[in-house]
Amino acid sequence: MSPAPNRSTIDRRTALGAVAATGIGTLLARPSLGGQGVAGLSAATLGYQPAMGEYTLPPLPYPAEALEPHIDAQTMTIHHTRHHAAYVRGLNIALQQLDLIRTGGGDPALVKHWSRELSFHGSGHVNHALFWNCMSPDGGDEPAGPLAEAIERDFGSYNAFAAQFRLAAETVEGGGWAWLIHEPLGGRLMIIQQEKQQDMMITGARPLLGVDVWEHAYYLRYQNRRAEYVGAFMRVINWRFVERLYQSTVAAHP
Ligand code: MN3
Repeated sequence: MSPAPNRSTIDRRTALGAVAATGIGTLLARPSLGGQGVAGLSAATLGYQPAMGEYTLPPLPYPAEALEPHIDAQTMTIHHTRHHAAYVRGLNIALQQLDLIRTGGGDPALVKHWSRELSFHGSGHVNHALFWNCMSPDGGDEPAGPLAEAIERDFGSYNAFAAQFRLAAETVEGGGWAWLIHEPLGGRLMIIQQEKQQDMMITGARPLLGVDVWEHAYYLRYQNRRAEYVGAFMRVINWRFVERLYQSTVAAHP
């Protein structure tokens, strides 16, 4: 087993000392790292490499220019290949460092630091993988089927949902996200704001539709006009994808 490409971030002597009996490659390739998928996304969609226990940046599900004119190609390219890629790198580093601490080769005093890194970068990776799939050049219509019925039940109408979702997105303070989530205890749909990429999500809730309102998601095309960007996002929502996520969620929480 060859070592992971960015292993250089680890103190090699410490790492090798901790896992001398098995070798770090073996450690990271243990069978429990099989990859079952996260948040309704498959391991492949998340770029998970089971053999290494690491993530790679998954490709966009469409060309970078496919969402023009609503979301411009330059923004998509920078957002995907720089911002999203950085979260994937940060996630892998946090996983490696926490693995070292768990196996006695890292500094236990840093577990809070690396846990925060894992939360920020891991959430950043999953959020963006969802986000790309929540958009499509064929999108922008309205939800159908059981999801449409649940939206009418919980918001009154699609238009009422859309107004609330847009307002949540427009009023996030600083960098963050707006999400349509399924709250499993009550079996209801809710709209929430997420601060940064990980704060204020509800444990156990399933995110279904999210819009990234960090400035890097829209500033090149829309500058400070976030509401205009959110309106553009509404015109590319891939409701077929969101419907499938919803149906797999309610199947798991009948
Ligand atoms: Mn982003």
